[in-house]
Amino acid sequence: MADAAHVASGKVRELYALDEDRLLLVASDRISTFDVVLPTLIPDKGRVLTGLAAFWFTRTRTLCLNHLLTVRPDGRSTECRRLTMLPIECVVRGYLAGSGWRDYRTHGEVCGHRLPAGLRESDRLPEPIFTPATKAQAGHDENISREEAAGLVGAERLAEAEHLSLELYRFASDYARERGIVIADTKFEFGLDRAGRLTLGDEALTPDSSRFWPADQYAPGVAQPSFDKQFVRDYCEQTGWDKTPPGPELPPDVVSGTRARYVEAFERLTAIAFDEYLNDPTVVLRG
Ligand code: Q0N
Repeated sequence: MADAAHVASGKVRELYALDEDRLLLVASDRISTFDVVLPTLIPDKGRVLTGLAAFWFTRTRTLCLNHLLTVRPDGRSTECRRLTMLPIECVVRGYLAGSGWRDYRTHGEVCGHRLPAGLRESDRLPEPIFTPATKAQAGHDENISREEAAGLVGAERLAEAEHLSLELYRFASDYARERGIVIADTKFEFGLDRAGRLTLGDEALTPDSSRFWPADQYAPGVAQPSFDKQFVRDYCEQTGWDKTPPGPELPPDVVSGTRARYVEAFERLTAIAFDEYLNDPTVVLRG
């Protein structure tokens, strides 16, 4: 690790070069809320996300190529194939939330998808929709039309990415729903491998790249509680913080409650005890 060159940083993850063909994606225990990274860590959060993403990569191999090579013994580092990333984010929405809900309310459509009138916040859509976005350098990703997306990656690549994104979302959301988790929406990042094949990269189908809702509390008409971050949001609202950096330190009960929610999501979805994962992270790689 010390000799690996740093390639990129996200809010809570780092990317290092291992060699010409391989990168190391390292997930930290940092947590962000209202777009601000908080000063308090959630122990094992990076391991939960790394393990979950590796679990999904393993289970979706027949649907789509992905960049996963292996997970290291630390449980938070993924060795992956180096790709040439597409300059768009491939978002799939099965429910109306966040910018999808905002765009629907103001325009009656989301990224060119005409939707039925009278939908409420958090309603399930008649069918999942593909709503590409640009990768904003700072601040928020911007929803774009399929024409704009086609201008960035080409119409054929876009159609292929849309098809794979919808297949992945259908598979994972059906699977998660049976285990009590609604995946309201999710973001995929694809790239091209050396042979020019479209390949899923980044971290996928985790609570950081998706909206996870507790299925037993699902009640459309209002914003839904977050499966993982609700304690953090509630605490932050309660402090009167103005949502500009720096964010507040989290008290121990909020940290332990939030850690427990991440571990619960991991265990519900993988049916693997999180302690087993800590003992040997390759348990998630056995298809
Ligand atoms: C890459 N990003 C997104 C992680 C996410 N396999 C890959 N090959 C080449 N580039 C990338 C990947 C992957 N995954 C993905 N940036 C480069 C943003 N990052 C920011 C840092 O942490």
